[in-house]
Amino acid sequence: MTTNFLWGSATASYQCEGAWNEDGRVPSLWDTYLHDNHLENGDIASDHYHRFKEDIQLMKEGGHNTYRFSLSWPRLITDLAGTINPKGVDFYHRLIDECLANGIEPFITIFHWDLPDYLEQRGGWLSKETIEAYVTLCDLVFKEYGQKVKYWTTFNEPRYYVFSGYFIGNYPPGVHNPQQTISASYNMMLANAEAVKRFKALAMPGEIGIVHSYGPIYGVDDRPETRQAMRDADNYYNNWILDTAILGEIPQDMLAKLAGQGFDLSFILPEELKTIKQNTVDFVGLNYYARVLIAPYETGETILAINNSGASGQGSSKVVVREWFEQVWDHANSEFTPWDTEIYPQGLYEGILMAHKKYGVPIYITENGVGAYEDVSGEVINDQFRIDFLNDHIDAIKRSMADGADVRGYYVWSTMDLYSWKNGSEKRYGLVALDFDQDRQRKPKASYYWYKAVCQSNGETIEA
Ligand code: GCO
Repeated sequence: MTTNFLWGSATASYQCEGAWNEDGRVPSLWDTYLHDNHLENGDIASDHYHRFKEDIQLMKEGGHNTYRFSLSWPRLITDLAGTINPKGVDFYHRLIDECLANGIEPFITIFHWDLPDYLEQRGGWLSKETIEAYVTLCDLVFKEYGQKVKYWTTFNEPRYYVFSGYFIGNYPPGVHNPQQTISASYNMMLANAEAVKRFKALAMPGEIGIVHSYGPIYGVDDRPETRQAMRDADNYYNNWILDTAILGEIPQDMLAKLAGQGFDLSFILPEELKTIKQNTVDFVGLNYYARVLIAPYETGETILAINNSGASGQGSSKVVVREWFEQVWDHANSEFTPWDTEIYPQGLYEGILMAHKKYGVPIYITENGVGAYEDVSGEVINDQFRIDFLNDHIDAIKRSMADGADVRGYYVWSTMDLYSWKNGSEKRYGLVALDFDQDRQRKPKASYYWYKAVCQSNGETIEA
């Protein structure tokens, strides 16, 4: 590892802050969706809003030199007119200052899914009005925090956001509409370019990137139809974000395929394509949980199937995307987490090298971790499965770097147990445990101490 390698962990505002209606914060679409559907919500979450100093102390004592977190838009700008909430602005000054005072480099996500509900009511990411509002937000945060922050990312996992919200329908706004999936994702990518443009226009001192839910594509076999399905899946899952953000080009074969299937692409304007071309990111953040296994579309099924975890499914579960491909999980010899995510560190090694060869920009692994049901009541929390998981993935990163990849940082998801979208507090990812039923006391798990040694030795203590 290079000497200035970033070692840390990550969170997202809605998932950890709580204080959902305090100090002038207005509801996000997630607040409204979860309240209306009487689902477990992030009203209190990890109470990070009140306990961030304690959390930063734990990061420092845990050997971290960086913290990836997101800004809560509904805390910062509270209505359509663009009213700024001074208490929200102040909160992130205090959070950033606390990081810097403790030798922790802030790595900021501008949008991690908590869209203000006042924008969702007007169409959310289907509306170009949201792009304008987003640029206003960027302008505010660049000017407020830009002299203190070196690392910015425009969006967290735009592909996952639109796929879940507009295709699978398991996240708000909860619809299944392929046309809207394409429109919303295009608008987010245009907003990404507009944010980069503003960042450069303001001559900000740091660097700006985007964070993608990276699923390197694998095929179930080597047939030509499988290879075609893999290409389509790569476009659908990866390239429409990565090519667009890093190269400034939406994959042409994907657009042709969409047009051929009757999608309306008239909302894509030539001057917008120019903006996208001219305003590409400096680096990429890859969130890696598992590979994506693809089969050709042969069964004639048009309905997508998914299990309750909302992410993946073992056994017979699969997702059918149009008539392009099927994503499957029913392969033999695979190991899965208790939440049905395949454990496949080799996919991180190969995925990093693929991204490195294709794009050449610096790479940060902005999320990696394992969600599990855990009993956190005892004195000692022995999450050896997490240690094994993280060890094997960091080893994969080291191997990719030995083979030439330019990886500059690694973030465990997540810093502490937090609210997992739709799964609530049942699905725990943290290095530090929280007792959600009581007073949310912080209790480091075995993985926290293990990771501390990794950070302090700059990755030397990883076992191959
Ligand atoms: C969960 C998810 C998240 C994501 C993260 C994406 O279970 O809630 O896995 O924690 O990983 O928000 O950026």
